[in-house]
Amino acid sequence: MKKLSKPEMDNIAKLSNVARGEILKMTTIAKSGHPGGSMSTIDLMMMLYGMINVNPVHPNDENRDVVVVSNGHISPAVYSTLGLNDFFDVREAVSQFRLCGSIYEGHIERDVPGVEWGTGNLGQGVSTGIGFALANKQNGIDSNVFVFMGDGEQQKGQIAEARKVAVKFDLTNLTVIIDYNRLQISGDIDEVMPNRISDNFLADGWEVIEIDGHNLEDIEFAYTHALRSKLPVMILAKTIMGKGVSFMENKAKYHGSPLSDEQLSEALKELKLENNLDELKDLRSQFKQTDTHHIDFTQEFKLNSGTPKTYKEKTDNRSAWGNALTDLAATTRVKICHLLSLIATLPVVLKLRDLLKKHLRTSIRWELWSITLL
Ligand SMILES: Cc1ncc(C[n+]2csc(CCOP(=O)(O)OP(=O)(O)O)c2C)c(N)n1
Ligand SMILES: [Mg+2]
Repeated sequence: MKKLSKPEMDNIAKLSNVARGEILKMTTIAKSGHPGGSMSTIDLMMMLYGMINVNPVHPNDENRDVVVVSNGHISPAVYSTLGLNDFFDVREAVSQFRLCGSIYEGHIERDVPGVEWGTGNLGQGVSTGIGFALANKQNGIDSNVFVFMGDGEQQKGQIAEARKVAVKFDLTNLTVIIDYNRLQISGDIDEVMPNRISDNFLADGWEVIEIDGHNLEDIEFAYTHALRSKLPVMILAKTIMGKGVSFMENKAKYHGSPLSDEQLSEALKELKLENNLDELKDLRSQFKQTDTHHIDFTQEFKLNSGTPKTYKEKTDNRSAWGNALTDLAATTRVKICHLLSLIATLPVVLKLRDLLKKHLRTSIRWELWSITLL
């Protein structure tokens, strides 16, 4: 992770301010979107991209650090950060935001260069981060995985399971960054659902660092420390929804409300930024659906279902089912991303354990099977 010089930090502060303007412009131009959480996260996100190992020219480089944005509704922050870091022209994202046919959707998708995972359905980011972190460990890639999440999002149950898995597999290459703005779509997080966020992570064996999410020195310290830690780390970043524009700050309304053209002018004045809305509207009107580049992510997967077996001797259903699954694993080349997601009970897993072990390349792969089966 890169150590930043004073001029580099100053430049990141400047970029974050510009990004705040882009967040506001794109949500105003689309008349929809989520400016509040985008503005509370932007200092954390811009700092991260200033410090990690990513290359806008080769966004899929195998050795890159990986950023998962679990709260995919903060797409305006993601597009501003990636655009201002040269992954694409930020004006393209601002003018095409939420436009039918454009890749710059309201919730992030992998069509956008630099976006690692399509999200919007809250609560899944730690699980996804675990997948990247495990795969990198298994493949001997020395890289780090960062997961952005919201604080209201912490109410989702899947996160509780994922926290334990990260510790079990010793994923010291995993860092979760929580935008602790204390607000969610319907108001105060504690009124919606009281939740001891830090205590939960600590209880499951994570290290927790609490910082001011708008103080760049604090953020730099937290990121650097997270990579040295011998535990998975959660950074609880205290932030302000709508940070940077006084009439937006700490208002849950701005979770998902854009500014009007007039309010945007006022906000841009406060941020000391140029108002080029008319030019952007013009660009938006020129967009043709045929200009867009959606990526086809489908992968060929040939399933060899093996040889049907008729049992002459009496056996139980679970053993027969286990044998069939084992046959499947033996006759089909199993890749991690192709693992079957099956709902089963523990005894089924126990019956499969010895058989599956034979056909899976590494112990980690076996464990992944057991996670999906459990
Ligand atoms: C599984 C799921 N449930 C509900 C929603 C609807 N939703 C979108 S954002 C949001 C609030 C999230 O709050 P927080 O994480 O604090 O984000 P912030 O408002 O601070 O941006 C909700 C409930 C969703 N996207 N996914
Ligand atoms: Mg929040």
